[in-house]
Amino acid sequence: MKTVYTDKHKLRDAKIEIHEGGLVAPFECPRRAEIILERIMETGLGEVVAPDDFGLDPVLAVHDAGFVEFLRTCADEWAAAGFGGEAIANCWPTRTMNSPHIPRFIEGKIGYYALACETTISVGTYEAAVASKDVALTATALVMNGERAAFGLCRPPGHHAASDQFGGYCFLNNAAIAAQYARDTGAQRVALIDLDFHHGNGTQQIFYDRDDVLFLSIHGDPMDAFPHFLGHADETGTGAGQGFNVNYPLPPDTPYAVWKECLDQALARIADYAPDLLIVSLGLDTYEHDPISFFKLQSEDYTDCGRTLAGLGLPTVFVLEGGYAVEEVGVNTVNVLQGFDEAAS
Ligand code: OKP
Ligand code: ZN
Repeated sequence: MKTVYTDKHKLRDAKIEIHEGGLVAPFECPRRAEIILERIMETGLGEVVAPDDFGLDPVLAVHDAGFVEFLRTCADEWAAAGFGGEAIANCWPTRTMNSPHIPRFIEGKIGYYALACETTISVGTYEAAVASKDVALTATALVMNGERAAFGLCRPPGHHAASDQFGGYCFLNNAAIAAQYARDTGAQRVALIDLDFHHGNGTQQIFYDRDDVLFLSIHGDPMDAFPHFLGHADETGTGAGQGFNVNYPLPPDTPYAVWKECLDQALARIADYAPDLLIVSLGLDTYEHDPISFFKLQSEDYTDCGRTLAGLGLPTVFVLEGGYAVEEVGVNTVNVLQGFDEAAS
């Protein structure tokens, strides 16, 4: 299959992340995308194409305009306030002080729009996030125009980004933007399955009251894992969306055999829904050696996963999310895509 890629991901190159009581170099780093691209070249997976510019309309179809403007101006406002380093939140409208007023001062404004504080906004972050959504949209357009499948090598990732919140290494929700774009260009129903280790809280929130986008996620139980406050099995959708949100929270040390049972159940639900398009939020942090996760998938399991996904017989867009075992993330990613291609041909 074709891969959509641009070097612009390198503009997201933060120097710090808050982790386990200290500052560390971010897990979500440019090398991740480079190593995946190298593996794609090495294996001859398929052509690598540059993204088209889709502008901001598809972004504003799922994200709040004030939020997008905040992302655009945040790093500059931070510097203009005389602050050094990278923009980082330290105060939030939490449960006991949740008024609708959006602070004008950047220190308050970043807290308003943040859902976590491990993730800074560095110079270039917005430009990289915009390029990343163009990668997802270009891959989606390829599939809407007849390709069996395409891979959007997105960086930064997107699935934690909600309609008006960033965090968990995510700024714009690439998969959600792609799903909405597919709806707006002819797909009646879209299924979005999130295979990243972490629950796709942003994607869930964006489509929670809708039945035209079915969202399913297999992830570390939020009782034990980030994003900690969403991703429980009792979150099934609301209003018209009731029954169109499906979560599979799993415990520490879950092996592929157990994970695969959930995948099979999820795919049966998708087949029943009969969507026009499948979008896969593809995270590789389910890997046994991932430094921030607790599932036990092995490299060969990713090939089986790809084959299984192809068995649905649906036009499929893969959008990269997480995966932080950097040396192995190329092999694991391409194993999914090769497994899919083998079974689809
Ligand atoms: C992004 B994606 C580690 C805590 C993790 C953020 C995780 C973001 C994961 N100290 N906090 O879903 O791969
Ligand atoms: Zn993740």
